[in-house]
Amino acid sequence: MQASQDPLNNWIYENHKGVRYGLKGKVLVDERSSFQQITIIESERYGKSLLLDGCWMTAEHQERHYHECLVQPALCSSAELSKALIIGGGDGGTARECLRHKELKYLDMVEIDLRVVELSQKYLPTIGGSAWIDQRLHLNICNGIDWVANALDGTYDVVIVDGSDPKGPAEGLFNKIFFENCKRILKPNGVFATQTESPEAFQSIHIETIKLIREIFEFADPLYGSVPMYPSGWWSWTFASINSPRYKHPIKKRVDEISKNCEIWSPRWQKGAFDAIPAFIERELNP
Ligand code: SPD
Repeated sequence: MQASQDPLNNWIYENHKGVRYGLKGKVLVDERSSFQQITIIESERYGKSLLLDGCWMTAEHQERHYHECLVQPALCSSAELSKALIIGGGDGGTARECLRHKELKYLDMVEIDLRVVELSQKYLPTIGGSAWIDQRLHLNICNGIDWVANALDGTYDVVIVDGSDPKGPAEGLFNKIFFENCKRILKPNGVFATQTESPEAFQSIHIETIKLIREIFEFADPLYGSVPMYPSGWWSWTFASINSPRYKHPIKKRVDEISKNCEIWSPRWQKGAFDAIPAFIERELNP
């Protein structure tokens, strides 16, 4: 699906359930890859911005609202931090946030669509930043579902899923077998993280995905924040672990290293964001 455009007034929109989420700007790239429609615009408010199949993914001046919140609760709390995996994340923002941790020695990133990586490197270079030339980054252009199915048990300290909405190439990143494999390839004291959509704009997917993750992992909790360009602006990420809810307890040494350069994430923000579970979601999850 293509982004909706209003060329007369230079507005580009994501349409979702009868609501338009738009930025004013001009289209720089609009092409079909083997997997999806990739659109990059120069927006007035948030700088260069990426849409996949007509849905907002990221923007130069807003990406930290999303990437810090997906990455830092997991990276700051896994017992060890030697090897991590990102499924998706082709714009490079999640990799950049992970690689801020010097303790991390090896980062596998598995992105299905090489064109997303190539176009992000060309038009959105600040989002990946130095991650693209970091020797610890191992970029694999292949299917993330197959990758988690084939990886050995207990390979990773952290597994992060940075996909788009559950349709098109990202559909298989929201199902039971996929989450079971994510758990299997995680070390027992590791942390799993995934974006779980909006509690307002994607309410049923949001609730069903958290329920599913809770069936598989011993501990799992959603965290709530805002990504203003996404439908409703209200977003969530869910963290899961095996031996204890360690994702709620960031390790001080890592916090000290990371937090001074964060725009949104801090241990205080994180505590409030876990507590900010809306009442209707809490009732659905704990009937
Ligand atoms: N509806 C938007 C969901 C996008 C989640 N992934 C964004 C990719 C940023 N690295």
